[in-house]
Amino acid sequence: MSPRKIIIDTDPGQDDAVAILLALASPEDIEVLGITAVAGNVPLPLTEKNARIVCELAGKPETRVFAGCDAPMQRKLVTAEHVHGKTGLDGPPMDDPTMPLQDQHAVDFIIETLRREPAGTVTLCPIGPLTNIATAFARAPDIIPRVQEIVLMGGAYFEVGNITPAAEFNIYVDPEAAKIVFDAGVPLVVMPLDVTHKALTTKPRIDAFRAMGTRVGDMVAAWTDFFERFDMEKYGSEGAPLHDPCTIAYLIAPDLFTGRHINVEIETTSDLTLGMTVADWWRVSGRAPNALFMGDIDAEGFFALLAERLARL
Ligand SMILES: [Ca+2]
Repeated sequence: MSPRKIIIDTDPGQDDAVAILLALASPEDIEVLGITAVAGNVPLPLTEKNARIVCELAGKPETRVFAGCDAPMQRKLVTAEHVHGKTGLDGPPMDDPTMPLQDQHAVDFIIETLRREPAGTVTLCPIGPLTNIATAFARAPDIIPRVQEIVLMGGAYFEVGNITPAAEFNIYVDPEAAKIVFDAGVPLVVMPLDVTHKALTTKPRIDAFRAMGTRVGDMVAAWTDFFERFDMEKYGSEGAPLHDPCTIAYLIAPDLFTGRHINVEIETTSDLTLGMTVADWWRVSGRAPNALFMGDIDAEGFFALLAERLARL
């Protein structure tokens, strides 16, 4: 089988960085057509820069990185420096990237790519707020039926929320965009907090990255050390959740995950529960399924895959 063509839509973020590294380390499975940056964890000038830093770290400066939307569709940007540090990629200091940012706007790149490639051959992997994807869908509805699949990190059901008591960060930042994406009718795979909170960076798993003895291994270990400090305090868990790489891991090894085809709706009006993913896990609503909503992960297998692939870089 030829590698799956994907666009990674991202707001790096240390866990985004690991997702990008995993994709770039897996050319037999994944062809990264481009990386589109969006405002999220930190503002857009930092997320597009961080995306280029990560491509250079991977030794893939030829990867095309595009800057997209700098604010949600209808709301003011909410960021997460309290998790990721002021650069979004806090940890050991890193040089500014020398590889160029593409001139084209990320939304135009998404539209043009989906129109150019054969229908049903391009997968979108959003691992930040859904602003770029929803803007592309709103501007060019003809591309919607051409998308092979969307595999995104966002939302929660049993784990409820991480930025508010009811909402996960990516969905909360741009709920109107999320609603457009969840209502689009595209085959949708969702990696919610219910999954990612089981993908914990325990000490032996971080040590395995460090034991690679490579710059990538050292950086990934240092990044996970960095946000682990925050997360362990918050959740009282044995490590920090490595959210975003779950999407890329699913494309490489879908059997690591289990979930249910269910209906998922996005709350866009309530002040109290804004951005909540109302997931009909028990199938009580009678509403038609629109997503494969994941519930569990083989965490050992996931970290083994990460260690095997990242060691190549
Ligand atoms: Ca992210």
